[in-house]
Amino acid sequence: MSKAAQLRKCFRNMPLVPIIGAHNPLSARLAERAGFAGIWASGFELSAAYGVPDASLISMTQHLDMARAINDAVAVPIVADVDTGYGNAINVIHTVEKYEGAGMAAIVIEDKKFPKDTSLLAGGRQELLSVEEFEGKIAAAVATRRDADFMIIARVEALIAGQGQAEAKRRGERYADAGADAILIHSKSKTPDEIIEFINAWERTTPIVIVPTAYPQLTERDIIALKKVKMVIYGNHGIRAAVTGIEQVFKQIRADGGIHNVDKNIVPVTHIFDLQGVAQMKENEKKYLR
Ligand code: SPV
Ligand code: MG
Repeated sequence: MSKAAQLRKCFRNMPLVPIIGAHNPLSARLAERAGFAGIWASGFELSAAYGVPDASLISMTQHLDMARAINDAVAVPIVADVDTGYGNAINVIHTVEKYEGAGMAAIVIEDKKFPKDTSLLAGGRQELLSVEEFEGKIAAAVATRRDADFMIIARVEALIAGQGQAEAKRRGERYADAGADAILIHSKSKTPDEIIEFINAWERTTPIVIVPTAYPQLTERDIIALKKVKMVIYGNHGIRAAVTGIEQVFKQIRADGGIHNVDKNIVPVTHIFDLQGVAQMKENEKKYLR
């Protein structure tokens, strides 16, 4: 079964599809082992991994190469965050050809102007495309995909841009009419009220996707109770967890003047061997090295 068909199956069979951001194949493997149904090939996480802002600075090729490497490392489907689709509808056509060709299960395209600014930044530059132009981008994506299972998810940034519920709903409906398979509604509000208001007002059958980073108090049980949300994306917890762990250990090594104290607090090298697939390699050596 293709990864796109796998994701469609999750949408049909699970009350809520939980996926989490990764920035490399190793973090994707950790997500898979933890039980996530899929991986979010996050633009924010990869930008952070390169040490640059999430503002259309990394190229499509950089993101696609990592998304492909992540996809190769796990059995679960990948939802690729392609930001604005790297330009206009013509760029979107190219983006869909490349990401679908690389085995992604879905892409998420957001209705901001290229170059974009990251959504959760206080005072960020949040400029929206005209509805008409973004409808053209969605239509181009839908017409370009080869496999109907490959999902085109339209991301509405109207709440992020402070344009209110009516504008967010209008955009969501227009993008659903243009053929989007799901609508990602994003919010940076510190409480879930804004997102709940949007969900309660949503009248289409097109499923909703949310990214509750700013309002972490909303649990999966709460989301399922809202009925219309089919996927939850935990956007940046992988990179934040990595930074938390690395900062702490590196500081301690400097403070201690050696690695004698940190050693017992971090995973042994054998754990990394396991994540790298060394056991499989050893089996192959026995079978094939002659
Ligand atoms: C990402 O992870 O790249 C996202 C989610 O797009 S957010 O950064 O919260 O906008
Ligand atoms: Mg992003």
